[in-house]
Amino acid sequence: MNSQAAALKPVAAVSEREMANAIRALAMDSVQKANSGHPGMPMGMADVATVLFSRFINIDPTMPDWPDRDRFVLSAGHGSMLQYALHYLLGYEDMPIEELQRFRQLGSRTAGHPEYGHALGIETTTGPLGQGISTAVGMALAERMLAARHGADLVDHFTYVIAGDGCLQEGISHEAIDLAGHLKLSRLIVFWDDNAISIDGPTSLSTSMDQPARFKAAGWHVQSVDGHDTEAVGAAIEAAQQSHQPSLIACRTVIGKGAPNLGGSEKTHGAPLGDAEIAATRENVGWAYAPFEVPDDILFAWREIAGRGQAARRDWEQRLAASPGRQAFESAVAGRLPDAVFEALGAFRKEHVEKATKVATRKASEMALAAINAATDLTVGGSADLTHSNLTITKGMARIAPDEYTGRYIHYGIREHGMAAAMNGIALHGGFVPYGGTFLCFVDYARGAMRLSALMGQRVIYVMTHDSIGLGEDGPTHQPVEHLAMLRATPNLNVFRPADIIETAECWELALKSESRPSVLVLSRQNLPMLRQTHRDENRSSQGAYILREPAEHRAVTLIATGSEVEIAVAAAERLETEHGIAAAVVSMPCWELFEEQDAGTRKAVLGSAPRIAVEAAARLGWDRWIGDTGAFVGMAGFGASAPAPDLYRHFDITPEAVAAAALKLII
Ligand SMILES: Cc1ncc(C[n+]2csc(CCOP(=O)(O)OP(=O)(O)O)c2C)c(N)n1
Ligand SMILES: [Mg+2]
Repeated sequence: MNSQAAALKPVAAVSEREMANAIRALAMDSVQKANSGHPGMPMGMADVATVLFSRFINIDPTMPDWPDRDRFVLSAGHGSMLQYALHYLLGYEDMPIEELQRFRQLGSRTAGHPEYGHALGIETTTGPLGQGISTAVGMALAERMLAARHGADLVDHFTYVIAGDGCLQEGISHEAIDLAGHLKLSRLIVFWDDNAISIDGPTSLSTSMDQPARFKAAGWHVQSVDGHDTEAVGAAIEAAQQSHQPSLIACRTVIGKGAPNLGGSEKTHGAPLGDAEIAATRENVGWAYAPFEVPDDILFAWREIAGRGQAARRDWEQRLAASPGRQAFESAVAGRLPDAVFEALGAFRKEHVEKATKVATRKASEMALAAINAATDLTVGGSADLTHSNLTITKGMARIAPDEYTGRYIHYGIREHGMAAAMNGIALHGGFVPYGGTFLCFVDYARGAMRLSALMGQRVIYVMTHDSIGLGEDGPTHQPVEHLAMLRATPNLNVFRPADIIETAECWELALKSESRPSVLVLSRQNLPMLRQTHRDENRSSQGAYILREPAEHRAVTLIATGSEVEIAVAAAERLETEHGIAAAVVSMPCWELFEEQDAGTRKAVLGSAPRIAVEAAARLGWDRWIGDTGAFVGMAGFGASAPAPDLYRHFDITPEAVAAAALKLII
C-alpha cells in the first residue's frame, strides 16, 4: 500500500457520498488538466462504484494478481478516470496522484483507456465498446472451471463489470450475454450505466431496446435501481450474489452527476467540463478542496477497503498452504505446460515423418491436439459451432455445460466474436490455455477481440481451418483471400500456415510456447502430402522459414510458399529441373513474423540472392517484402469461386505449371 496510507487517521465518519465525490472530483480535474477525456461516466457511476468497492469487492492492492481476487472490468473503457481514481484512492503503489495528473500523456500509466499491463490491477484492456463485458464472460467461465477443478476453498470469486449503453448496443454483447446466460455464470455481475445518453445525444435517437427484457430472455437475473441510491445499489448487489444466474443491475444514473448545468447532457460524455462548470460542481456537491486534493479522512476511508481485501487474501493464502492441491493449482495458474506435451509432439513428428502421413492440416492439427491434450489438462478447446470441421475436439474431452464445469470443451455457439473475447477472458483469468476454431474467412467476425489478444499479449490460440480456395464448393463467401494480409499486419500476432503434418505439429508447439503472444493456425481442408525427407529433433518452423528443397547446383530461382502451396512449389521446382535444367530452391515459410525476427544473415541464407517467386492462394499484399522488386507472385487477384478445389486451382492458375512459367519468364 502507498506509504502515505499508514499516516492517515480517521477523523470523522465519512459517508459514501463523500467517497463518491472524491471520484467525481478526481475525474473532472484530471480530464480538465489533460484537456481531453470523459468525465461524464465516472461522475455518473461514482456512487455505484463506491458501494461496490466499499462494501463488496475483494481485491488487495498490495498483491493485485492474487488468484482468488474478485475481477473488476470497466467495459465502458472511455470512463477510464473512474478506474484510475479508484486505484489512487485504494492505494495501488503505482498509482500516485502524479499519475492522475499525467492522465493521457505519453508514458503515463493512465492511458486514454484502461490498458492491461500498464497499471497494476487493470484486468483487461477496454475501450472498444462491448469487449469488456464479453471478456468478462470468459473470466467468469474460467472462475467456474477452475473452481470445479480445484475446489471452492481455492477458487470462489466474482467478476464485476461496468457497462454502458454503448457496450450493450454493440453486437458482441448479444453473443456474450447469450453464452453467459446459457452457461449460468452466476458469479458474473454486470452494472449497466443506464444514463440513456451516448455521444450523439439521448439513446432514443437510435434504440428502443428493452434491455432488462433482453437479459431476462437470455437467462439472466435482472434488477433495476436508482444508481444514486446507495442503499438500493447495495441491496441489489447482495441479491445478485445469491442468484444462480448471471446478474444485470440496471443502474439509472445521470451522466456527469454533480455538474449543475451540464449533468444529464451528452456534453459531459467526452469533453472537459471547463473551469466554470468545475467550480460550480464543487459548490454543488460540497467539495471544498483544491484540484487533486483528497482530504485525509476520505482517503483513509478508501484505504480501509484495501485492508478488507488484504485480510481475505491472507486467509486464502493459508487455505492454499494447507491444501493438498497446492502444487497443481499453482502450476495451473502459472500456465506451466508439462514437458510431456513437447515430448509427445516430438515423438509425433518422428512417427509421421516415418509414415509419410498425408492428411489435411486441419486433420494433422486434430492429431497433434490428441497428443497435446493427453499430456496436459490446461488446454481448453472449443469452436464456434464448427467442431467437426475445425477438428478441435479430441477423445475424452467432456463438454462444459450449465452447472457442469469440469469439462474442457466449450461449444461457443455461432458466436465468433464472443468466442474470441471469451478466450481472452479465460487466458487473462489464468489457469487454462484456450484454443478455439472457426473458418479462416470468419476471422472478420472475431477481429475486434483478436486484436485485443494481440494488444494484451495473451496466449490465445485460434484454429482457423478452410484456409483458401482449397475449401472448394462452398465458394467465395467462405474462401479467405485478404485475411492472411490482415492478420499479418496485426502487431504481436503469430500467423502460422503449416504445409504438412510435421509443420502443423511444429506450429502447435510454437503457439503453446508463445506465452505473451496469440497465434493463428491457418489450416487446410484438403489433404496435403508430408514434405520432409528426414526427421530432425529441431523444430524447423521455429525460424519462420527454412529451405525445404535445395538444388544440387547454384540456385537460379527461389520459390517461397506457405501451407497448401508448398506442395505446388515443390512440384514446380521438380518440373523446372527436369524439363528445363533450372535449379530451383523451395522455401517453406510457415510464419512470417518469426522469420522477420531472425537476423539478417539467417534470412539471407534462406532467401538466397536468386530471383524469387512467392506462391500463396491469397492476396499478394505484403509479399513484396519477401520477393523484392524483381520477384513474381502466383496467387489470388480477386475473390474465389464455387467449384471443386482442383478445378479452382487450375482456374486461378495456381499450379506447378504456372509457377514454372513465371520462373522461366523471370530468369530467361
Ligand atoms: C466499438 C466502438 N465503437 C465506437 C466507439 C466510440 N465511442 C466511445 S464512447 C461512445 C458512446 C458510448 O455511449 P455510452 O456507453 O452510453 O457511454 P456514456 O456516454 O454514457 O458515457 C462511442 C460511440 C468505441 N469506443 N468503441
Ligand atoms: Mg450512456
